[in-house]
Amino acid sequence: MSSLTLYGTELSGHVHRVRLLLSMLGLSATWIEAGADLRNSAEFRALNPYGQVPVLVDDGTVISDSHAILIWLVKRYAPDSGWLPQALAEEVQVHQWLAKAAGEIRYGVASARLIKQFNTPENYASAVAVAQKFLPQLEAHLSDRQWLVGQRATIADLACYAYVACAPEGGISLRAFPAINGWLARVAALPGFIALPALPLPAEA
Ligand SMILES: N[C@@H](CCC(=O)N[C@@H](CS)C(=O)NCC(=O)O)C(=O)O
Repeated sequence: MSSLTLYGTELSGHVHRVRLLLSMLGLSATWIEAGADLRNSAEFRALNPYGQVPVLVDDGTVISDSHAILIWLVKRYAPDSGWLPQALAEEVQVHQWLAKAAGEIRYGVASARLIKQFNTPENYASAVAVAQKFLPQLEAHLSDRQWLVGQRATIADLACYAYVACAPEGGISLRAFPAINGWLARVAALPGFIALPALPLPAEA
């Protein structure tokens, strides 16, 4: 049996997507809360020179970056599960959504939440502009389908979920997006779902 250790922080959406997949695959990992002191330590920088969470250690193999970890977990523990489709045409669509999670979602809704909740020095107007362009595109995509790719939940849904769900915590309302809200509810109803702790809403949400 493998020994898994996950370094993370409770409020991180990047970490949340890994916790979701671990839970949905029925895998347990030793949790190490990686606050700023640990992330800045030489011990942690040896695992991830960027000082970021999540980091997974699997029997001595160190994997950083949430999407790399999702792919590692599926390919190592559940290659036939459908969390990463094996048909190439569908697999590349998953990668397109992972890119959205690292791009438009990170620099839109996630950035707005970082600024409003943690005073992170990023540009709020830019975050809102990115979100206002992206959310209608996501709404249109989900208007005639249940999941981001194919006929079942994949790691694309897990990767995109948290920061979209938390958009109101960054002052960005989701009220105008019924298809997005339906999709968020479907992800939250998946067996093994774990919620992110809720943060207070700023006035604009
Ligand atoms: N591309 C990375 C981004 C991870 C990331 O931004 N992690 C944040 C927490 S949500 C972090 O560790 N921030 C601390 C820092 O950048 O110093 C991933 O997907 O894992």
